[in-house]
Order: sequence, then structure tokens, then C-alpha cells
Amino acid sequence: MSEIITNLKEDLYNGKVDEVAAATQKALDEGISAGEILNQGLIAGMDVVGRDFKSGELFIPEVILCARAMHAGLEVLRPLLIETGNDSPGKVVIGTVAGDMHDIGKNLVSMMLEGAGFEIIDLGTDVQPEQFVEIVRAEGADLVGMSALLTTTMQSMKRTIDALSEAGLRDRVRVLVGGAPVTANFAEQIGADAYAADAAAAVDTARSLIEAQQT
Ligand code: B1M
Repeated sequence: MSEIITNLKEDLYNGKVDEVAAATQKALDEGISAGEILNQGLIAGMDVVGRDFKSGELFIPEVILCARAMHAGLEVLRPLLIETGNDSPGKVVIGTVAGDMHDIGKNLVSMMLEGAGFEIIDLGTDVQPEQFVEIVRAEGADLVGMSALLTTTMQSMKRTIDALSEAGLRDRVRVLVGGAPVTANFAEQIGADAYAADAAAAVDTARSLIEAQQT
């Protein structure tokens, strides 16, 4: 692994916001691809943070700084991740479900979908089922994307799908779910249309769901 990527991961781990932004830019300037910086640098760095958070070596204030540093790196990559054509494959309402504040993965999925030309309405974090329903209805969305990072908030996905059904919208909108504790099996159990393991898979899955809906 290149020295820049190693330094980037270290800066991320140490929650150095400006340094991560600068290292991300430097890596791009030196010809390292956005995908490599994202996967080998930012995401791999955050995996180490997650491991040490779990073992009690890092605490919430430190992890918040790491998350800010990750955001700073993602913002530098944003223009490259969202380079796009003009034809929108569809309109996506996306959010992190009720009770859950984790937004890094959701933001990444959002950016990659935007990059694939989708029109994105990002509702942020801790999105209540009724908010999803209201915006899906108002915007005539083609797809709802839900992210959950906590085992305790996964059930908010089911509550949201139930709310869409109760509002008579479920037949009109496809539902895609993801996030670290979510599985394909869980997606099926709660009545989602699909699960995607990462942001790249989310783009492919969103495309095929909408194409299937339109044919
Ligand atoms: Co939290 N946290 N956290 N945390 N946090 C986890 C998730 C945890 C696994 C850490 C651990 O113990 N190892 C653990 C959950 C345990 C569990 O439920 N099984 C945990 C916990 C316990 C908590 C708190 C409860 C801690 C506490 O207060 N005691 C608390 C909860 C707050 C709340 O939400 N109500 C909490 C708080 C926080 C911070 C605020 C400090 C911070 C979040 C900051 C932010 O997001 N702005 C934070 C962080 C950063 C993490 C870890 C370290 C990193 C998450 C992350 O951003 N990963 C995380 C540990 C880990 O995951 N290894 C952890 C990078 C990101 C790119 O990956 O989000 O998985 P990810 O997204 C991926 C895929 O999952 C997928 O694509 C993305 C890109 O490839 N994906 C989708 C995601 N959404 C998708 C949607 C799709 C498709 C794919 O379709 C729509």
C-alpha cells in the first residue's frame, strides 16, 4: 500500500479532519484513483476505528472526530464520485432510519447513486416512518433507500415498510435496504425488495429494481 494511503488511514484514526482532506487531495493529485482512496484508505481506516471502538480502545468523542475526518475526505472525493450523465434512472428518497444517527455509509450510497444519475432526496438521519411516507408521496419517488447501523434500529426498516403499505404506496415504490447489520435474509423477512452490501452494489441494485418496475 502506498505511503499516502497509510498516512491517510492514520490521520483518519487520529480524527485529523484537515489532514484527511489534504491527504485525500494529495492522493488524487498523485494519480491514485478515487475508488482506491475510498476503499483502501477511508473505508479501511474506518474499519480499524470500528474494531477499536468495539474493544473499548476508542470512545465516542474520538469516534465522532474520526467520522468528521471521514466526511472531510468524502467531500474531497465527492465531485469524482458524482460525475454523471444527464439521464436520471429515477428518483430516490434515502435516509438513516428512526433512532439511528450513523450517516457515513448512507452518505456514500447517496453520493454513488447521484453519480449514477439518480435524483436524490436525502432525509438525513433518524428518519421516522411517517417522514419517509410523506416525502415518497409528495415527490412520487421510484425508490426508498434505508440505512441502519444498529441491530436495535433494524426494526425501524420494517416499521417504515409497513407505513408505506398502510399509506397505499408500497406497490408504487421499490425498497432497498443496507447497513452493516442488515442481511439479504433480513431484507426478505421485512418485505423489502432488495438488500445491497455496499454503495457500488446499491447502485446496481437500484438500477435493476427500477428497470424491472418500468418493464
Ligand atoms: Co456507532 N456503532 N454507535 N457511532 N459506529 C457501530 C455501528 C458499532 C458496530 C460499533 C461497534 O461496537 N463495533 C456499534 C453497533 C453495534 C450493534 O448494533 N450491533 C455502534 C454503537 C453501539 C453505537 C452507539 C449505540 C454507541 C453508544 O452510544 N454507546 C451510538 C448510537 C447512536 C445512534 O445512532 N443512536 C453510536 C454512535 C456513533 C458515532 C456518533 C460516534 C459515530 C457515527 C457518526 C456518523 O455516522 N456521523 C459512530 C461510528 C462512526 C461507528 C462505526 C465505528 C463506523 C460506522 C461507519 O461509518 N462505517 C461503527 C463500527 C463499524 O461499522 N465497523 C459503529 C463506515 C461506512 C462507510 O460503512 O456505514 O457500514 P457503513 O456503510 C457501508 C455498508 O454498510 C453499506 O454501504 C456502505 C458503504 O459501502 N450501506 C448501505 C450502508 N447503508 C446502506 C444503504 C443501502 C445500501 C448499502 O441501501 C439504501
